Amino acid sequence: MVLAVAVAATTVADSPAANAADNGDLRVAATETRTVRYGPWTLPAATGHTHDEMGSTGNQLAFNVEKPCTDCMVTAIRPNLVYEDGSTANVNTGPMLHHAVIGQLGEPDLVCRLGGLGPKRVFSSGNERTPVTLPAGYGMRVDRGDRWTMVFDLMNHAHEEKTVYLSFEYTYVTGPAARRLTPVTPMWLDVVSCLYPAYDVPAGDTTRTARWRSTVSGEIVYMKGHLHHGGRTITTTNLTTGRPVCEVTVVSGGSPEFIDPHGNPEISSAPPCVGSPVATIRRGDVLEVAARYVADHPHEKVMGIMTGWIAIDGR
Ligand SMILES: [Cu+2]
Repeated sequence: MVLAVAVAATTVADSPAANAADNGDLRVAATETRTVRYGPWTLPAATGHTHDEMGSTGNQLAFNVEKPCTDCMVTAIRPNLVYEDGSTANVNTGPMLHHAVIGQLGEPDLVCRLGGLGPKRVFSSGNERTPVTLPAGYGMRVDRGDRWTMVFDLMNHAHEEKTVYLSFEYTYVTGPAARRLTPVTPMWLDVVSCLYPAYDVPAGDTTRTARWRSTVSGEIVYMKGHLHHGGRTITTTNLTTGRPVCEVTVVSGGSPEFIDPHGNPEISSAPPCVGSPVATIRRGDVLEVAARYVADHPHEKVMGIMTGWIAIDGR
């Protein structure tokens, strides 16, 4: 792999500013960073302390949401939930980024086949807001014709309404430098099913698993995990080779903004696996994903999801 990223300078721009082709200036950097806001949305007030009493938008769909760029390669995404003034909105002041998923309807998903209809799951975040930076030399392609749909559920621990935006900071590469990157494909492994990822856990120490037989060979370069309250670890193992792929251990209440006004900690980080590669898999290998919860009382509608990106051989 050529070190395309190393030779491209980095700039920070508010807009997808000029590139070399527009102004003829070959010194203009090929890497840009741009923050896209989705919203605003108003979150209803909580009516009590329990999960069911939190304010919630419920699952909502937003069609044809803005992409950071076209004919480009995205190399990093930092998801956040913010107020109008740009400051972070988190459970210490009420709002919780329960989940936000960007998908492409009608595009095949690597894992969730459904006859090739998709939706292709492109990117997702929970309240842990894991920032993604792909290893140098890799990028996720965004084409002109791609249409992004967002599914989101935002919640509120505060006893008054809150108005928030999802704010995603994208880093991307355009032009010839983009063509030197190795394209990666999103992969979503889930302990439930590919369409509805929620399930209930009983009290105690339990692990739920699911398997996927890979239809491709390639190098996994990034994996991250998503669990809910009570979750401890999420792991992927290659059962065919016996080798671990990635284990993510979540941290709860790691900083004050992840502790709600009632003193309840939420998951604050989920350190990802990053490498070139994290693991190499072959077509036909069976991957097992396992989500472990240690819950002091039963929890409804939890999740056990590991998402990442794979450089598929020959693509
Ligand atoms: Cu979730």
